[in-house]
Amino acid sequence: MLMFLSPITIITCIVFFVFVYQAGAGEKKEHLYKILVIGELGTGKTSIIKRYVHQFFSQHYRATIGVDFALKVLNWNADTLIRLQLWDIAGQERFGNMTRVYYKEAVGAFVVFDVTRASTFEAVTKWKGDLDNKVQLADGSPVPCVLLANKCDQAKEGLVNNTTQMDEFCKDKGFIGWYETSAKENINIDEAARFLVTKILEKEKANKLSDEERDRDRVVLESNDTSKKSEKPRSGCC
Ligand SMILES: Nc1nc2c(ncn2[C@@H]2O[C@H](COP(=O)(O)OP(=O)(O)OP(=O)(O)O)[C@@H](O)[C@H]2O)c(=O)[nH]1
Ligand SMILES: *[C@@H]1O[C@H](CO)[C@@H](O)[C@H](O)[C@H]1NC(C)=O
Ligand SMILES: *[C@@H]1O[C@H](CO)[C@@H](O)[C@H](O)[C@H]1NC(C)=O
Ligand SMILES: *[C@@H]1O[C@H](CO)[C@@H](O)[C@H](O)[C@H]1NC(C)=O
Ligand SMILES: *[C@@H]1O[C@H](CO)[C@@H](O)[C@H](O)[C@H]1NC(C)=O
Ligand SMILES: [Mg+2]
Repeated sequence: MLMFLSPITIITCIVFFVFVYQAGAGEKKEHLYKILVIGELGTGKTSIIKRYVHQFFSQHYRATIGVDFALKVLNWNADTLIRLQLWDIAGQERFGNMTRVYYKEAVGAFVVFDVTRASTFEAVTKWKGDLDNKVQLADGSPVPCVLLANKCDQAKEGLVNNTTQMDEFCKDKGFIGWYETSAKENINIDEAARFLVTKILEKEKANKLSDEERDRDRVVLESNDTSKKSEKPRSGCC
């Protein structure tokens, strides 16, 4: 169909899009981010999300089946609103074959373990590997991922009381950071989320900059062969 459009029509379309894009720049920006919450059974993924979104905690354990969803809206700053779509994936899903579907389009992740059970820490590497195997960002880089050492209100088992070793572990396995959290006592959950969102925004900004550079080059190139680039866009051209 493209062969029926004259070069001038195509160029005016490009100019029109650039105009529309700049006209929207003054408004409040909204972002929707899909965030995964993964880790072994009973580590507190659902509890962390309930605390974060509903300011609620229960001792009662009910295993998640498949996946649950929650939405957290953040008034990030005066001109940015962020919606976090939290995907609460059941611990037992690591043995299923649906995680590839659940992970699709995610831009951030938390891997949760339980500081009272060393076995859940050992599984962290498996979850991170599963994640990196099955999803990447649009530019091919790994999805930013934060490690959560949950139930820090209780006695710890294993590595978690050695900060140096935890830092090294995270660097090794490609986590962008780690936090000791407690859904019960509401410790560090907001901080961890803010850290992850900051990293997501930084990545997005970097990617957008390189996209814009490419677009600018193209407009300059194409505006060379016409003197009519400021002509009004024709209706129906796109
Ligand atoms: N003491 C303490 N208990 C917690 C904490 N977070 C969760 N729990 C308890 O741990 C149990 C499991 O929590 P869930 O949030 O259901 O665990 P989950 O990771 O969603 O488990 P699955 O859905 O099976 O994958 C529940 O009994 C919670 O009350 C915490 O920070 N401190
Ligand atoms: C994997 O997926 C198939 C369908 O594609 C399903 O029949 C099978 O039960 C799944 N296996 C597991 C372990 O969930
Ligand atoms: C933590 O681990 C490091 C590296 O294994 C070790 O050198 C250090 O002594 C440990 N720190 C504590 C407080 O045990
Ligand atoms: C971690 O804490 C336990 C007791 O809670 C202690 O026995 C152990 O030495 C500590 N490990 C490190 C590396 O500090
Ligand atoms: C575009 O115009 C500039 C200056 O007029 C010229 O140097 C350049 O070679 C032109 N590029 C193309 C692709 O025509
Ligand atoms: Mg759950």
